[in-house]
Amino acid sequence: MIRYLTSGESHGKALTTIIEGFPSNLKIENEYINTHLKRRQMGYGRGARMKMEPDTAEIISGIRFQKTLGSPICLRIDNKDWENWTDIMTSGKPKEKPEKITIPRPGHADLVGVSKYNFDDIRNSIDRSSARETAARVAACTMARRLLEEFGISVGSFVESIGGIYPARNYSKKLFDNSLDKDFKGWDLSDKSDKSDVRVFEKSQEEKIIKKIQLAKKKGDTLGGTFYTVATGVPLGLGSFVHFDRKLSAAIARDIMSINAVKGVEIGKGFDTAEQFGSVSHDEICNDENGISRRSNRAGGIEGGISTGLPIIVRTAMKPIATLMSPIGTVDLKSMDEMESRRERSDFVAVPACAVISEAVLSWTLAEFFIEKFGGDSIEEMKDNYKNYVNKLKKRVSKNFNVK
Ligand code: EPS
Repeated sequence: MIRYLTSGESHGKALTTIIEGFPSNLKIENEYINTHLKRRQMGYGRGARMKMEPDTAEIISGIRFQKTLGSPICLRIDNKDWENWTDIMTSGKPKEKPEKITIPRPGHADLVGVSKYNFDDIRNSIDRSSARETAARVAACTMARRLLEEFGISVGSFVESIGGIYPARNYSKKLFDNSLDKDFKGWDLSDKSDKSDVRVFEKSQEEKIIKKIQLAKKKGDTLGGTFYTVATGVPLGLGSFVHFDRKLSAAIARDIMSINAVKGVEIGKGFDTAEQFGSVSHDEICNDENGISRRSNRAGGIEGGISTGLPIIVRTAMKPIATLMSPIGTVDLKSMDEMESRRERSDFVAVPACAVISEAVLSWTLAEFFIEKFGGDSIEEMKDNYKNYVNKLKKRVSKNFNVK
């Protein structure tokens, strides 16, 4: 089994992550991790902080000559803004105690954080609850993405909507119809969406979204949105129906929901099927020249908690950022007076970044189940295990299910 921890405060010295359980001999270049860290920082509507933090991960341990050793891997991302925060966030005795923050922002972890951890300064909880932590998570989970690539699994994403502005065309239709080109890869979605400042496919939608973000900025407001994350090449058989905590769908929902500001996760046609007859909600099984196949992929690649071999399709809803420049009502915890919430430097929109984070997080979840099924001490051993399984699967069921 693989696991990882992250540590670090948003305005602290650095973020770190330790990853444990990876097989040896997986090729990984530092630049590969940094490319994905950079992608997380793209997108129109982010605040000033992103310009100060050109995130790069330093490999501290666990990798030698660009290959994993099988030992714990430690990555570190320095916070470039640390020099401006040393007095505020020092682990030692501050020269001068900074003023305490006592006005919680609704929608952030401020009020619940200070209440639960018995703090009288909101700074103690906001720095860890900040979405800055996702930089460490993307670094860790990019290791999982690299592992999956060895087995032909490819993950990508695109933004469906921001502030309620949807595209003219329905880009998810082909995914659900199971009518994608034979060589379509999840990454193809990102290859295209990365070229847009808001990670959408249509120029006219992009223009409308940018205008709406500009309006939000002018009003001191923020926006949320929805996005799709898709993984192709996932073989039939990850996850299980035998126990609730072994279901792939449940793990994906939990992990995606753990990303800051995510409020909803849908697998396949999810909420849509709740309004439909069963006859148009499921995926008919057919038999073509390669064996068993499906006429559609409304299930989003998972049935009974097990991957079906079709693309995994996850749709996510992100709420608007909680820090508002035109704040809403709150209570000062010191005076107990009702007042307007605090203004603070923040992003106006982070939906494009969230979509990139979801790619990393989905990669980790899939790698966890993949290693559970095909695990070995080295990548070579894993490949043997994988080949043995898919060859039998091809003979028994079908050559169709994305098996390499
Ligand atoms: C965040 C507030 C902003 C964001 C930050 C998340 O930071 P600051 O308060 O320093 O301006 O930029 O996101 C990141 C730093 C990042 O790397 O994603 C928050 O309060 O959640």
